[in-house]
Amino acid sequence: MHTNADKKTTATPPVHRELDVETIRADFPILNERVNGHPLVYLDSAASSQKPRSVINALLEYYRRDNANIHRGLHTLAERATGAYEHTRTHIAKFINADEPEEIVLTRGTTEAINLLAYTWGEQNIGEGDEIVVTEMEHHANFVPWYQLAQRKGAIIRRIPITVCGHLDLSDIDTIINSRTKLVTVVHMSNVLGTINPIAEIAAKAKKHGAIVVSDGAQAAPAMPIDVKDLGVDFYAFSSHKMLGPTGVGVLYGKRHLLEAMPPFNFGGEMIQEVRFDKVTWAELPHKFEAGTPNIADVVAFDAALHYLEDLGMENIHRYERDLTAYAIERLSELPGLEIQGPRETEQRGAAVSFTDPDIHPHDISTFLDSHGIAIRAGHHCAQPLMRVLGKVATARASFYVYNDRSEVDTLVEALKDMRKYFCL
Ligand code: C6P
Repeated sequence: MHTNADKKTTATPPVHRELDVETIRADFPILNERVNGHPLVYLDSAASSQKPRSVINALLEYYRRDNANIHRGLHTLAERATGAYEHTRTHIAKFINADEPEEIVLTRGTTEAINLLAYTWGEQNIGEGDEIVVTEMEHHANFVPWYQLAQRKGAIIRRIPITVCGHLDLSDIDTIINSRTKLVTVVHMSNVLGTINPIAEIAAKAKKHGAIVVSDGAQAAPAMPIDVKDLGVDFYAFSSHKMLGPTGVGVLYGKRHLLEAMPPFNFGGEMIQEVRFDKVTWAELPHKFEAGTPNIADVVAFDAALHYLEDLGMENIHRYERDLTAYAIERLSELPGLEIQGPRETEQRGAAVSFTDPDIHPHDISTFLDSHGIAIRAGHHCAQPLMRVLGKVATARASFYVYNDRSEVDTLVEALKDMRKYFCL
């Protein structure tokens, strides 16, 4: 075996260690790029993170040495590939403190994970008049599948509002979550506001009424330690590509008894136990949910991303991001008229900082910054219902990760100052 599958899965994370950003940056070849004549300043990790050399190498090594289909062949390469793929599943289970690898379903991303849930658990358990609770800050990936399910079933979507400060307003939670509630689904960290939501508190309310709890961890899993037991969730979804791993890999964690009771999502090869002309039975967990040849190479390389994050320590990453975000908010606040969305206090927020300029459209901000080599995101961030609540059509968003530092925040702020001059403001 020649992949990262050989490595030990759980190095005890170093406690309270400062991130050595200079060393980290050296691991990311893309950060040496120049864009439009400037050194790249990549502030769009909430959309997709960059990849360290270890992940890129794991991908190459897999194709160079181990490539074969999995769970099928009996030859050596097939066994190596299967071992490496399943090793990542085991690693993911440990990473989020799931009870067992069988509770980890591998998907193409968070979006597919939540669709899987809506089409399987949702179809089976949601009926007319049932209530599905979402929040006003959901990404479309954790709203549209439930909206569609509600449309199909005649169910009702209820929503937890947000406060002017960008927190969830839980003052009416005991009315919103009630005996008709079947499902409560809450984004763990907002991709627009940066808000980190009190999932455990909301889960406890939901459990009092026997509702199922889902959390969208697409932004939280890259940024902080995740313990699905402490969170009290039944299902948790996230994407590899936002946490240093390859694109095309997502995770749906689910409690075993719930996954076992759910029907399959897709049908075909590998998800069956036995197929006759008159009867088909399903494979054991988690294979029941993984029809066809999966994204083997990218799953194998995701293991290297998890190692990288663990070596840094998720607590250390969380603390570093909080510090950098506080600095970014402080510096951005210097700019006249600039409106920052989401909580100011960084205890309850992550490193996605959305802002608007009173005079310049977010798309123009993004284009101007790109001409200075700075990559941010602008638009509705796949959260149109939230944009309506905020009264915005779009925002600009800078997001930070382990390879960003204060000097890049300074570069952003100076470029934003230049931008106002450029637009004669
Ligand atoms: N947000 C952003 O720029 P996928 O695309 O399936 O990997 O992840 C979807 C998703 C779900 N939930 C949240 C909270 C997210 O932030 C995202 C992806 C990116 O904000 C792309 S829209």
